[in-house]
Amino acid sequence: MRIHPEVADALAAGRAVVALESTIISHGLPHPGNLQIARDIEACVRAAGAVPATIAILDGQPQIGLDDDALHRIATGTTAVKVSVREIAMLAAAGGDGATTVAATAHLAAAAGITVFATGGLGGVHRGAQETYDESADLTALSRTPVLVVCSGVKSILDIGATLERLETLSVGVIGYRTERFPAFYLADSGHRLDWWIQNPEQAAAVLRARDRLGTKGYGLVLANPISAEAELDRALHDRVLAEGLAAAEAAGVRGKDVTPYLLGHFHRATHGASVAANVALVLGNARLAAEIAVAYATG
Ligand code: PSU
Ligand code: MN
Repeated sequence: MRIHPEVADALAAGRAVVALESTIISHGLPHPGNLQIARDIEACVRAAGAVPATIAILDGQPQIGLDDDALHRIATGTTAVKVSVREIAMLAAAGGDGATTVAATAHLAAAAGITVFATGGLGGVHRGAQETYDESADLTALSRTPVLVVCSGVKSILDIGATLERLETLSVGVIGYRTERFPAFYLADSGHRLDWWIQNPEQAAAVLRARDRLGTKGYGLVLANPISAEAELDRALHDRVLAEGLAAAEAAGVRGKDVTPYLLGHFHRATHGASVAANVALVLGNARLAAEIAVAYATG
């Protein structure tokens, strides 16, 4: 594993660091705008006083923190494959490039000693999972990885109720940020109630400190930060595009790790970029909040 010198210095000095995912860059957002979005996410983290550590695999070596050339390679190259935790060793042995999912990013972040992690949306239980067994490894990874993931819930392409049930079973804590409702990525409210919510970054840091003291450190936490009302996707448009996308994926026989990128790509095309704008707005908000929490946790 290579830790970028700026990240290594910050960790050694106990300063705030925020881990960032790379699959959202390579597979979740359309080219060519994705490179600038990756830079903007890092800039948001810096503006709030923390050091960004975008995580990816280059030539088989996990990288904790990317310089601009590396970010460019992940965003615009065609070589980076989507990598979950189980694939890290295979890709390392083969020497290839990989963009890490929430699961793989959380794993590598924790191994590097980073606690706070920002992304757009978690993976979860897919609709029809009773038959397909399609459940993201993000959920099981979080059940054994000591990170706090700041995200905007899970996309409505998933079975949100089932995802929340699985998070409960897996002992992954779910906290709303200034909301009592679990968000649905492009939409602020999935309709599912949460038992816990907080109002400011200091309260998130207090949860992390309590977790460190009380022996529940092995389990991940999800902080669900809803998209703002101004940036939310129109609900009628959302529902129509979602139904079309699910039908198209079924008809095309899309399976395995291609399902999530396929549905995201469908949203981007069918909404003529409105879903990309929403995605960018929410991920920037999550990066800023994660940085504020990392600062509060580092200074507390
Ligand atoms: N949610 C998004 N955008 C994304 C992803 C999720 O809004 O790009 C990516 C993340 O990297 C997540 C992965 O970890 O998809 C989940 O994929 P799967 O369902 O194959 O586990
Ligand atoms: Mn899957």
